[in-house]
Amino acid sequence: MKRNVWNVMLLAILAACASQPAGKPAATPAVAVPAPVEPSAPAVLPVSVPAPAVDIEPITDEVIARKAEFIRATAKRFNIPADEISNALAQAKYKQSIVNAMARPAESTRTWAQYRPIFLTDSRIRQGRQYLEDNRADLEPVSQKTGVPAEVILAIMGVETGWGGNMGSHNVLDALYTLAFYYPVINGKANPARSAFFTDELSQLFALAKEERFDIHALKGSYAGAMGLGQFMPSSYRKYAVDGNGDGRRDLFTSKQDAFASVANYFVGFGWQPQKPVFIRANVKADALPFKPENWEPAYSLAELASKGYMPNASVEDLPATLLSLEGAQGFEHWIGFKNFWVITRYNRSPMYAMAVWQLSQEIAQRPYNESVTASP
Ligand SMILES: [Ca+2]
Repeated sequence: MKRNVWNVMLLAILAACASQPAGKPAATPAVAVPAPVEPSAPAVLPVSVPAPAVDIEPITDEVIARKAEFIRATAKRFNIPADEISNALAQAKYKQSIVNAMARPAESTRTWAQYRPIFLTDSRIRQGRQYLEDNRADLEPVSQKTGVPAEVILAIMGVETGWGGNMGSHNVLDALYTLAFYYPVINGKANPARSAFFTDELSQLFALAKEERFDIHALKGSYAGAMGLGQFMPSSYRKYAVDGNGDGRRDLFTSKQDAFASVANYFVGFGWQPQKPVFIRANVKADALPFKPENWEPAYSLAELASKGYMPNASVEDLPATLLSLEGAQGFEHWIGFKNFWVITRYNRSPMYAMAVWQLSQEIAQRPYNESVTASP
């Protein structure tokens, strides 16, 4: 789902969508969970207001008013009886652990050298290859129909949930309730845009439950409310999930076929270009100027990038592109990224996430992608 207001921050991965206990580096990115507007420095809690260790809902008149408005608006928007929403909210539980996880210091300073090994482990690569082998018959028709390669679909699912091994054990209603009404103040700053985002997701959760006939109290996911094999937020679920196995339901929790089709459909929705490259490694001229684009849209021709000193290290179609520079284990690496790179960042705004997904996809497909490059004379 699209939220232009959000910056690209690794924090989004680590803070917003982990379905693992917070603080673990391999926290799974959720679909398009927004990052805070600014990177967070280590959070400092005011000494006078220690976070309680138990789940005591810090209800205020303001929250009561917002809940009433939420019930009214959601009932109207999705034609759901207000009583039903009100009753569900009354059973939703405030989770202090989720508030604390959101307020935790940013991990946005992680370098690619530190980030890559979290996602590209030998066991994950092996598992991905096996998963491809085992599911080829279901993946091929999806790839043929959408143009999204099977290995890219699998890489997303591998990074998000380890192919279903870790889809999150948080009660999604509780998580979104907590984040909608109690999104924490971080570094003394309120986060109204984040509150609004999660309020909308909570509202869409009610719609999703109605449309898919889910028990809203039974849904499990990440602590940010991302669900299923591809970790879709409720709005993404509603918008992009598709019924891949033809049983009339969109079940991203147990149907691999639905998940394959849905992840591919998400990419199609953002303009995935079939048969086009994602990244190519750049050769760098010795006198190249540092170049950091403001965002990841492919806004430059290859000629423009070459004039700045960055050239593809192999022949590649002349398509609009951008440049991603990463601090890798062997020093800075430069990559030319195309539209499909940008599309992957719609799943998670971190460019390192997109690189990890792409490299994992290439590993799964057993395709070389990372030839070492030296500066041109
Ligand atoms: Ca289905």
